Amino acid sequence: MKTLLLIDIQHDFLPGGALAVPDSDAILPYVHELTTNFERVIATQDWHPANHESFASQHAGKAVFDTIDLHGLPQTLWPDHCIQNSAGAELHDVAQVGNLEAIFRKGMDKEIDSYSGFYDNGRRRTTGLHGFLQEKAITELHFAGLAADFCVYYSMVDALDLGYKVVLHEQGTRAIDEANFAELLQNLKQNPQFSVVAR
Ligand code: VGL
Ligand code: ZN
Repeated sequence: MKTLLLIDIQHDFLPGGALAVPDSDAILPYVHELTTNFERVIATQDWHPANHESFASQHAGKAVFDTIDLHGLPQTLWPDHCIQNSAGAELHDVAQVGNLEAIFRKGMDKEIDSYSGFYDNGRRRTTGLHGFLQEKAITELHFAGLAADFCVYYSMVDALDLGYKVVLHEQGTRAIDEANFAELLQNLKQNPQFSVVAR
């Protein structure tokens, strides 16, 4: 059984948003098409409290994209984004489809960031996504969403670790830093359980 997993397709990661990923609106027609080709769709949603400690605004003298130590983990500092119940945190219409079965939210604990849809960055807590997929006997995950080099990448790494077959739809994703993502992709391609539908 295969499933489409839409990662963080939220207004704040799209053009005009607080943490806009370059060229991210280019994914939308392709993602729309994908949602019509899968029986089941699951989404993740970045969902931060306003005082989340991944925000540069919470650290005097620090700037966006600086790296700090946050409670023992390296943390890139971001602009305020995906604040709970804000317009920027809403899923784009392309993800609000009738066959969207569940939304898994992440990043609610202000002390730790959560790039992966499965666990927070310290693997301290799960989101429940793995348990949900297991209960539904889902073994193959098709990925699209934002950003390729953060939440999509870490979600795919965890999915592979957990034993899923992973397919990345390249035309359905864009990176904050495409060069960085190209390198990450080379590493993933070593895994026989990973494949790419090229752009
Ligand atoms: C993301 C940075 C911070 C993402 C979320 O969805 O890739 N990136 N929060
Ligand atoms: Zn975030």
